[in-house]
Amino acid sequence: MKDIKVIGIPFDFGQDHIGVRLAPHVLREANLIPRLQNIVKTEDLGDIIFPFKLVEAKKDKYIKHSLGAGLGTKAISDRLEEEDLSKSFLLNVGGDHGLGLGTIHGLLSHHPESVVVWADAHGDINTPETSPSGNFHGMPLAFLLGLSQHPHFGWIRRKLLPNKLIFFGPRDLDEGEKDIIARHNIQYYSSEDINRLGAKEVIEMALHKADPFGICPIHLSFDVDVFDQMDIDSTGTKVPYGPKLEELFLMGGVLAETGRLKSMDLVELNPQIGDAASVERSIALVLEFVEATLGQVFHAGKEKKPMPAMLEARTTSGRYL
Ligand SMILES: [Mn+2]
Repeated sequence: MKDIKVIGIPFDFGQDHIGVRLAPHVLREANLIPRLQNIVKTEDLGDIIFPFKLVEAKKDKYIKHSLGAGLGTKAISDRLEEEDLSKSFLLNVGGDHGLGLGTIHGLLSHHPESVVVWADAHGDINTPETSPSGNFHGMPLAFLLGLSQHPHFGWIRRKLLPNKLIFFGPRDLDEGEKDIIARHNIQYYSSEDINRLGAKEVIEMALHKADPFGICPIHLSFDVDVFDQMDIDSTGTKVPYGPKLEELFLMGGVLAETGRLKSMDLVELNPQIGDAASVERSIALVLEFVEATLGQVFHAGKEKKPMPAMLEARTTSGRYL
């Protein structure tokens, strides 16, 4: 890979907060592109444009904003499909996690055998029938795995195989999701598992199971709510007892060092949640994570970057010691 391509995806049909559609803008304002440019040549492809959420003429019984979610994810998939990604790392900046259906469906056209690491506090694998909330951002994986049908998602023509999916850090699953994960034997490592077994060990083991020969491209779908609620405030569905910061950074680093990490979704940052100081902290943490991970993607094998100062401060704050 010789460069990074960044695409803004202000998709917000997956939940009821409006603020997630502002995240690509605030991250650019916070110098996302120049910071990546410091690592390697970076091209900003701009945003995919979505209409604003409208009051639905006819309420869908199972999925809120189902027409926007269906058309929106199709537009994302089509856009990614036509992009030349042969020599580029693709960074998709959301938006809510519903967009993962579009990004991964589009990426599967380039790399049908991709392994997907879903870093998240939640499962996002409800079917419309099992979803307690009706929020589409809790369902993209069920559609990607071909477990759900819905008239607004009739365009889906590719499937992610359950053995190519790895959950990293979930700790808040709905009953229906537990059932789906067990039935399809999907790899699942909660923050407790990560803490017990080690982040590096967990990821290496999971990748080995999903891809024993170590040849498949990897996509990281990173929901910022995977961070512990003490570490991030500006996201819609915070959950306590998340993985430690260093475990998450290590996960990104181990993926990067395989040389096969080709793309990443960055989702659910909501700059309208929290006071000004905590919004600023949330943005700083997210940028730090992206920078550290992509730094290792492009300098894999070369000299290691020292641990970011911010992380150092947190690790020595006593919280984790
Ligand atoms: Mn999610």
